[in-house]
Amino acid sequence: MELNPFKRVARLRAADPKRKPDENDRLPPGQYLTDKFPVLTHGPTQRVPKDRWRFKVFGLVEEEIAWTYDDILAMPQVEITADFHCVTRWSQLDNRWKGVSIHEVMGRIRPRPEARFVTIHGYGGYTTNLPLDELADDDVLLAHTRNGESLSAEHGGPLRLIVPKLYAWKSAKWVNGLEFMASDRPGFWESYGYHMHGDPWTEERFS
Ligand SMILES: Nc1nc2c(c(=O)[nH]1)N[C@H]1C(S)=C(S)[C@@H](COP(=O)(O)O)O[C@H]1N2
Ligand SMILES: [Mo]
Repeated sequence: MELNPFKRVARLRAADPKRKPDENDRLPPGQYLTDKFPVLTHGPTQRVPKDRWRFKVFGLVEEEIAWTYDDILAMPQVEITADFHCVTRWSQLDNRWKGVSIHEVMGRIRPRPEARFVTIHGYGGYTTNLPLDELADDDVLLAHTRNGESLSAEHGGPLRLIVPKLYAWKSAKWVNGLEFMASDRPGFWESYGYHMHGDPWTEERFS
C-alpha cells in the first residue's frame, strides 16, 4: 500500500540530518549507492500508446504547440551519461540516457519574455517545477532509452524527462507537456514539502 504523501514527507523529513558534501565523492551527501533500478511512482503506471501520445507546449509562449511522439523522435538525438539521485536516498551512477536534447525542443519554442519557470506535466497528472534556465541546461533530455534498452512503462516509457543535476523527482515520467510561467509554482511533491529546487549536493530535500 502506498503511504499518503503527507506521511511520506513527514517520515523523510524526520530522518534528515544535514551532512557536508565530500568533494571527492560522486555520491551526494546522505545518499547510498544502488546497482538496481528501483521504480518510484506515486499512483498508477501510465500506459499511453505512442500513436496517441501528445506533447504540449503552453502557458507563456507566443504559440502553443502539440507534438506527436513521432514529431519529437524526428528531432536530433543525443546520448548522455548521468547519475540519478532519489530523495529517498538511493543513487545510481553512470546511466546512459538516449533521447532528444531539450535544446532541440527549446529551439522550436518561443517563450514570452516574462517566462522564468516551467511546470513539467506527465500523463496521470504528475507535475514538477523548474526554473527555465535549468530546464534549458545542456544535459537535460527527453529520454526513451536507458543503457541501450527502451524505457519500460514503469520507468516512464516511452518518454520521460531527465534532469541530471537535480533530485530525480524532477525527472517526470510519461512527460507530456511544458507549461511556461512568470513565477514559480510548486508541482506535485513540492506542494507536499519537497524543495522547490532540489539540488542533491546541498541536500535541498525539503522546503
Ligand atoms: N510521472 C511521474 N514521474 C515521476 C514520478 C512519479 O511518481 N510520476 N516519481 C519521481 C521520483 S520521486 C523518482 S525517484 C523518479 C523515479 O524514476 P524510476 O521509477 O524510473 O526509477 O521518477 C520521478 N518521476
Ligand atoms: Mo524520488
